[in-house]
Amino acid sequence: HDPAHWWRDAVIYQVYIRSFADGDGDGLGDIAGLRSRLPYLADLGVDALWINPWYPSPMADAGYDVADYRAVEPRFGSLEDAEALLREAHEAGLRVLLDIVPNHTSDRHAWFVEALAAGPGSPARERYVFRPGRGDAGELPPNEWQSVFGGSAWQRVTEPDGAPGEWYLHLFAPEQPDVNWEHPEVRKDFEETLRFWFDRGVDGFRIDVAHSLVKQDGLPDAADLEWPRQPVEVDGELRRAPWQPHPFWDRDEVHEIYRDWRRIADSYDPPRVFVAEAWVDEPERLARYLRADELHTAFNFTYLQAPWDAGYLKHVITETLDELGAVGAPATWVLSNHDVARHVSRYAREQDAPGSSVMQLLGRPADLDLGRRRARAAVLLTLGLPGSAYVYQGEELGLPEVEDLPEDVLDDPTWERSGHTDRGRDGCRVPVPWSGTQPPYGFSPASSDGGERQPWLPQPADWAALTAEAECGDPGSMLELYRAALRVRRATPGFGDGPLTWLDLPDGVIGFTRDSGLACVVNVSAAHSPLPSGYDVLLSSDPLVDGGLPAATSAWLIGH
Ligand code: TEU
Repeated sequence: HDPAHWWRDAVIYQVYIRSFADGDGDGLGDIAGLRSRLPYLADLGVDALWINPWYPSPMADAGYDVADYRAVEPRFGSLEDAEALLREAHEAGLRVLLDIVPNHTSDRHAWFVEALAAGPGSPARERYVFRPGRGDAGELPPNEWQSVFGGSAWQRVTEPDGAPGEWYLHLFAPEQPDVNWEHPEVRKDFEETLRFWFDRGVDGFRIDVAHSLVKQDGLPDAADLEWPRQPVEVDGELRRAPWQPHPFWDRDEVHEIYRDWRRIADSYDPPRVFVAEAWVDEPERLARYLRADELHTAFNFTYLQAPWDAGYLKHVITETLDELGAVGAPATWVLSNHDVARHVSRYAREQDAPGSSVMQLLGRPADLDLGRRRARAAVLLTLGLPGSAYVYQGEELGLPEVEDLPEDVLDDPTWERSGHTDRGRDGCRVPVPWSGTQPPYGFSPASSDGGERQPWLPQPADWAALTAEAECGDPGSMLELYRAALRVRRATPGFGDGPLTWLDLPDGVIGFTRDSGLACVVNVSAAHSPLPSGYDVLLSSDPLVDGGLPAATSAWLIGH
């Protein structure tokens, strides 16, 4: 297809920069480390990178609290380093997406500092969502909205005269004040940020909480704040939860912003692209972000949250393809990211409960061998589907969630904000093991005194077999499965984009054919299953047994 439509079937690798590779030896990943690992990424066979926020930030939420959108955090490198990375990635055939955070800034952003100093009623406060409190002395928050990280979504400020004063809205941490998208200056400034990076050759943006920017007039309380929504059981079958209007998620007014952004992206040659991070379960609602004059793609989180259940997976895939296809948009599949428990560990649990999804499974008994088998089967399913797909750093090594990080190293604001009841997302953010047999597994270089600085989060002592070095060249490794799958996908025109036809298969087994002639079959069940006749095996997630698929195994097939 048209090379300008590369995003319709691209495989994009998520670089969580502070945990990817440390170039300068301070224990924190950085741009220099990423540059040194570009050959690994090109060799893996992905088409593009998405890099989590690398802007100056006090890191109250790992860089999702941005103090300056048009600069680089010194701990990650300089603007020159960023430009060199873009150049080298492009030379290696990799496109680069950055991460834009439009819902909130850092509380150290110049706008917020100014808003605090300027006091109530000032124009500077209008860039944010300041309100007087309720109660006789304004001592109660303006409404009952809860922050995603726990507790009230409102924080009271001390006014310049020293008195307790107004409250400001923060859907996430208090260090992440929500900006006011009704304000023309806010809109203009974010558009300038897009242009700043597009002018430097950035190929596109992942949009953080793309469905949250606009809040309902009057800020009314919400009847049902449960989010993300869990699947429900209907007549014994799992179905995704129905959509409900919400005062701050998925408001209709947000689309106008993206129509403006699309015009900017389209004014570049080649056109720049967007992927929305929008936790919107209902595919008709998600498709609205992907109308021809809005965003290009959006992560499918219903798929990410799906339990390992044949009927539910097929239901989610079908609905997604139908609804997104109706607006001409490709689907975007994702199994893991920096916000959810790694899927090897999710799949290691019983998948029985309707609520079995992202974090809730942790703490239940785990069978990591089973989790790995399912994860291997899942990647052939994911990369066999029409559309684009994301790979979260380390999943190609089969990394599990690190569930036993000591409490004193936990860094995710969720831990504090939940009153130490939710350990948060650090377990999927542990630095990548590259080589060697003990921490830091080549994550940081040896320092001049010969010693190695330990990474910002400790890595498990038993990851020696999970390093890129150990897996490279081992035909049974997760890394070689990813490489082989990406090689086949790349060599087969029309693999990514285009339609799918479901095969009629036994209960617990799902499969489909593609126009390329390839078929993908996944044995989700716990029993052995014969392969459909008329096909040869191109690639299987684990060895076949008696010419068929053992439990939790998948294969790519080609008709003979
Ligand atoms: O995440 C959006 C978000 O709401 C997530 O916190 C998600 O719902 C949750 O983690 C699911 O378990 C984005 C970023 O990806 C995340 O890292 C940021 O913390 C958040 O926005 C605020 O910017």
